[in-house]
Amino acid sequence: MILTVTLNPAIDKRYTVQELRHGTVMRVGSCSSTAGGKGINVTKVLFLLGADYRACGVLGGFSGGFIAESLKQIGIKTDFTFVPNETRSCINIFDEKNAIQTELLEPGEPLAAADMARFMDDYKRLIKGADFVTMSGSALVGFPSDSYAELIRIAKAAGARAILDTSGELLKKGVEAKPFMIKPNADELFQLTGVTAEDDNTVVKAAKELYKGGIEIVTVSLGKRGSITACAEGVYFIAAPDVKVINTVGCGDAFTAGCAYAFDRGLPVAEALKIATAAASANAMDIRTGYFELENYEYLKEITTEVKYS
Ligand code: TA6
Repeated sequence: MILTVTLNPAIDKRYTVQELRHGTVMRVGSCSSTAGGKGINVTKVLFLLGADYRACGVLGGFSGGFIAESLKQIGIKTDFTFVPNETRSCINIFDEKNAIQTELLEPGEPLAAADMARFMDDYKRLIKGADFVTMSGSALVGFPSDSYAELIRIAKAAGARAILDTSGELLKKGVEAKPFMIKPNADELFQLTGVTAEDDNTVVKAAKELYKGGIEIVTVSLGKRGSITACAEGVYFIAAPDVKVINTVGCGDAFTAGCAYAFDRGLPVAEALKIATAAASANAMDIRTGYFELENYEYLKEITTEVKYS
């Protein structure tokens, strides 16, 4: 079973405007609200793939209720800890003329220590049945910066392997607890190692160093180019298939879901990376975040290939 953790869920609001102009009053062309936050997107993709999953984290207020209800309507089972705080919203503005997206991510309301403790109790109960756990995104203020590190230690003690996808101090401290897998993007790799992702050889070197430090799978996401992974089998480069990109929000989360799904089924790393890449690319083809047409995913999985560096 795969447990997904979302410490800062969000209602993802998507606005389209003809052209985003700062300092003006703008009418929105179309808008949509969906259940989001990185771990929830991971959960939605696991559901699509037919994985065995449970979703946990913190939800609160009207927005938390909306998220719980929308997931229920899709058929997704959740085990969230309900707290008094209103769950945040994140805004994604699509500029149609320039075909670019701008994201505004709210921080969320600070969490009380007692509510955090309730979440920890729920997590400790749920992790007992998990083989893998994904930890994605930011955490509400109130969660200390070593929160993921602590969740990773608890997971390891329970025999579960952690896939960590976060940034900043949460990532730095999480890495110290040696999760099974990390998947930093270029910015996060820089935060972790001081290495810029301009040259593939430098990325390979940095990923290998992190691997040698005790993380079994280190995947550096290179955006639409694909990814580089250091692991026991060597170093893999997977090119992302060339697709018509409609929505980049949640592609990283679909990648995490693909890896968790494949590893939970005992598939080899190269196969897991292909599944993850196909899921991320299929997500990019769909306007709905954390969603894709299965036939797109199946096709992309067939055409995705890995290149082994060493
Ligand atoms: O990856 C996309 C996304 O999950 C959006 O759904 C949005 O809610 C945002 O990321 C949240 O990111 P954060 O790092 O603040 O948890």
